[in-house]
Amino acid sequence: MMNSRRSFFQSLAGAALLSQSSPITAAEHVKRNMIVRSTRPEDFEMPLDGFSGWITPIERFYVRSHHYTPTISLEEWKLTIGGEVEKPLTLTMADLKKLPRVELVAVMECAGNGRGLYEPPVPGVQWVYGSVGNGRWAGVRLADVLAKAGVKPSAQHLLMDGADVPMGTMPEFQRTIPVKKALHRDTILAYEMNGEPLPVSHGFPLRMIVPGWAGDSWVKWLTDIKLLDKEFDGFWMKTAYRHPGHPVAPGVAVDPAKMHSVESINVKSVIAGPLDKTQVAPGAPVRIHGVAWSNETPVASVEVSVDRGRTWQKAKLNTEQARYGWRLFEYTWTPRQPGYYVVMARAFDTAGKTQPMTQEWNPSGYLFNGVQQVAVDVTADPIQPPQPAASAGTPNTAAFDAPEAFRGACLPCHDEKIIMQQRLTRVQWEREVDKMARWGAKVEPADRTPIVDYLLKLYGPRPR
Ligand code: HEC
Ligand SMILES: Nc1nc2c(c(=O)[nH]1)N[C@H]1C(S)=C(S)[C@@H](COP(=O)(O)O)O[C@H]1N2
Ligand SMILES: [Mo]
Repeated sequence: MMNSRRSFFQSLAGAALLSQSSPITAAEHVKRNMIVRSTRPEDFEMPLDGFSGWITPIERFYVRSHHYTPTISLEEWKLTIGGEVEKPLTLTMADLKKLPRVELVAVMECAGNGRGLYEPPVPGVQWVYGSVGNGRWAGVRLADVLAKAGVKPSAQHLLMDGADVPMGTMPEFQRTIPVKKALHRDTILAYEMNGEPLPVSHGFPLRMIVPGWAGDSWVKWLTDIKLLDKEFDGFWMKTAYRHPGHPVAPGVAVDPAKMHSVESINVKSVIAGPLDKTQVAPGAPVRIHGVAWSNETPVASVEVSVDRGRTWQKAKLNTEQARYGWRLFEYTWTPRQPGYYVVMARAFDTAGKTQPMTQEWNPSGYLFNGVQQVAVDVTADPIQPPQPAASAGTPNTAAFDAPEAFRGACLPCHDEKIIMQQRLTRVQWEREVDKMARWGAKVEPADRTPIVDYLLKLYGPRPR
């Protein structure tokens, strides 16, 4: 969102009704059976049972938003194209719809998918498997729009900005992609998802589709495009979404300048069933199934192992396919001998690349594609494992005597959900509190230590 409205919204930062007060301009989709990582901003994860169809229905499609969801009315919405172009443009949806319509199926995966599996833990939304989905996107080629504006030879990067408004002093979500990727024929500006107008949470009325690349480049609620003659130095390019590109010692901090921007996602598979720690009787067939996807290089095959990786068998793939879409796989295994088995799957792309058996660690927990392990207990007399004692439940701030300052400092922008999923050391909590203070949290110097002590007591490192 460009500057004019920002100061107005800033004064409202934290007002829960911000996005609900404007008229609804696109169908709201109710999400069904999702893991709620945060409601404000919206971070919803699809559980394993969602990995069962080829196209992910909108009600099961993950949502990842850094800021609150803006509500946009199509009458007022415009797309501007400026910077290193011959002819700056302002387009309405009607203008866009005059260009040829293109449709493609593509997987979108959040760079942080699998972050919750990293050891030691890293701060951020603790996605496990389901911040990924396979969508059918329709709209216009970005290259067709750019041709109308005339990209100057000096243009190197394409900056995208959406209508979402940051809270407090948080940096605006602005991302760039290199002009080469922007001009690729499969990079599109989508106004439809799965045959419907783009839903509000997914970027109504227009978003970027960058097939093969992680979700952070797929800017939602797109309003402004600007061609730049040099690299962009905004927070979301130069500090966030960076990966060392090689294994680093778990737990170390790496200078962002020594890392590179997250672009392509990794070849990966997810086992949707059987579920971990399933018990089955010997001789009963077990359907091992899930999905596999890759980046610009498609999936060629999926293999399954039931003996801790000693031998691998080819799984059957579904026949529906699209260059950037995912594949469904299945393999029927009939264990004859009782025992404690580990089921694994690994996808290969057409260049022979596959998934690592052990994941290399990186400081922000991006691009996880380590082989998943699912334990299956084959036993003639299943015993129900003891149920965990009626769980202590959701820690409740009031019951744990949070310091006086905690509520006022930490809960105006989001609720405690986003905090409860973290498992951080003292140093990591100090960094989080300081980051939030930079983003506008009102943390008095005297309150910093009591807040950190409290966070550490409730949400300290995972026991090993
Ligand atoms: C000015 C608004 C604001 C305040 C006040 C605030 N936060 Fe946040 N916080 C955010 C936003 C926005 C996000 C989500 C960022 C994202 O999705 O990228 C977030 C995310 C987080 C996360 C998830 C990890 C991460 O870094 O994304 C933690 C943990 C967290 N906040 C803790 C705190 C604590 C502790 C306090 C109090 C000291 C606090 N927040 C105060 C805006 C705020
Ligand atoms: N304007 C805007 N675009 C955005 C984001 C955002 O916070 N603001 N989140 C990005 C991230 S990190 C991801 S993974 C995808 C998620 O898209 P979805 O919510 O439609 O699944 O949108 C991207 N586009
Ligand atoms: Mo993401």
